[in-house]
Amino acid sequence: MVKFPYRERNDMSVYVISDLHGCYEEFMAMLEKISFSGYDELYIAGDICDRGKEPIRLLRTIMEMKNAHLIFGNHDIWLARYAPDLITGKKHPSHLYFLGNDFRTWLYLNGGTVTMDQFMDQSMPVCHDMRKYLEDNRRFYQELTILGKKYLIVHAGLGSYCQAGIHISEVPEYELVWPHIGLDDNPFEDVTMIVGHYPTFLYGSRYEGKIAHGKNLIHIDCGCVYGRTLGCIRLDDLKEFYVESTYPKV
Ligand SMILES: [Mn+2]
Repeated sequence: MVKFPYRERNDMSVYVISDLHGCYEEFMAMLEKISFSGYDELYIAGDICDRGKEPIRLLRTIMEMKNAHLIFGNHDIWLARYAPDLITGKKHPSHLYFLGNDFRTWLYLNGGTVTMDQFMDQSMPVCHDMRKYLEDNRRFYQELTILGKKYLIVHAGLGSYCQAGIHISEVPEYELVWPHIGLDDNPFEDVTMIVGHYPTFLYGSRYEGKIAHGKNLIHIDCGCVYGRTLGCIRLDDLKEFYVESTYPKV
């Protein structure tokens, strides 16, 4: 009979991070900082790729982590949408010229070029693995109960569907990943929402590089790719962890 393996630690923890945007170095430093182990769980509240230096190295690392769970952000939607075209483009480069305005918006206005270039540099099997990972992991929210407390993790919030009585399953994908919400925009009395997408320094200088707490609402995008910090929160005790960004402040 197989014995249950010894545990490295006698507890497991749940962490949430978001808006990694290709910040591979900071992500690895964070895993080190929180002593992330095979017994912990990590939820990534969207936006692995674009803007930063190493989006594809970061994506491939996350794909290898069985206890890391992606919740889609707007940038993950873009890569998932265009991965099949990029694969076609590896064989037939002219294919990419016929893609429309949304493709160009991703590349030139939202930092997608670095992602596209690094994606195209991977071998064909790796490209297919990435495409499949994004297909298989396409989801937009996660509900969790930790020590009796309810949490809802979603990239941007509920957008214009932020109203009493709503259930997250009724909210269209677009509203979950795009809107910039207010500090307190959570309609739920008994659920703490955890969101990224809108860097906290934009809520005011007192949130510079810090996780921002609204009413039952925790904003964890600390603007790493904009030269602030990478933030991470542990849901068991709401302890916050920070890694300094290596990017210039913009
Ligand atoms: Mn976003």
